[in-house]
Amino acid sequence: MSNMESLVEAVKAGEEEDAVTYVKAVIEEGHEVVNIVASLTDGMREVGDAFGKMELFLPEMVMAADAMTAAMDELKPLIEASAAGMVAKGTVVIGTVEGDVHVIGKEIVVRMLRANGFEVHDLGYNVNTLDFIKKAIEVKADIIGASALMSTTMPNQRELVKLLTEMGCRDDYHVIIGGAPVTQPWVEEIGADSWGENAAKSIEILEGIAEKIGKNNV
Ligand code: B12
Repeated sequence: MSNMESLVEAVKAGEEEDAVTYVKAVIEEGHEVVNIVASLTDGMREVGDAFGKMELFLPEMVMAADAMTAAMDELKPLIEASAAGMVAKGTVVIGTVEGDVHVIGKEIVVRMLRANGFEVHDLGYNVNTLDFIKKAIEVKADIIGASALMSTTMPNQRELVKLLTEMGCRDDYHVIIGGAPVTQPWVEEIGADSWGENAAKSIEILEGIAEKIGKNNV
């Protein structure tokens, strides 16, 4: 088994110490951070699928999440190092919607955005819809990002777009939404602007937006 495979297996099994050992090994081997993150994300999706089929239970999902977080902490300096000396490409307000505590994916996006020169205001999780907007107005954001991981909390992404429209400021922001259950048809249905399918795709889309609004300084 390669170190990358062992890393994914360690995360899936919730073996935090092994996850740290193997993530250090794959960093040492020179794997691209985006590829490491993509492998870990696939592993977490498998955990979720197994949970959905009741092949594993909540404590195991919690342990997998902790192992994933420990692995991500090792990657943090690598991701952040590339941001040094950049001028902000745009200001992003981001959070996980109300009723939802899933943060792992959103935090990956936050780190990658910062690493790519965006100014990011991370509101955390269980974020009230109006709080996204208040913060966006306060920091003069260009982009609002909302994460939702559950079918029961996705309606809060719709609520965000609706409230922006009602407040007359919909056109002031590019609204990007993400989270495993989000799809392009959902983006269109609720009137958001784009779908951050994964961290790499999200950066690609928002780099394009930065260019459009004239904030691409690189
Ligand atoms: C880890 C996990 C947890 C952890 C979360 C830990 C944490 N600190 O975040 C814990 C154990 C706490 C947890 C709790 C629960 N969970 Co949970 N969880 C998961 C799991 C396995 C993985 C999620 C994850 O971290 N994936 C890895 C990351 C990297 O991927 P990602 O989130 O998709 O993010 C990527 C993209 O989507 C995108 N992205 C994500 N957000 C954003 C935002 C923006 C702006 C952009 C641009 C891009 C973007 O970029 C990311 C990086 O590439 C999923 C399964 C799944 N298929 O997603 C279930 C899952 C989401 N959970 C589920 C459930 C049911 C729960 C609980 C209700 C369980 C319970 N009975 O208590 C609670 C929810 C509590 C609550 N109110 O929120 C269900 C949801 C089902 C549904 N209703 O839709 C899932 C789908 C599992 C399943 N198959 O049943 N969970």
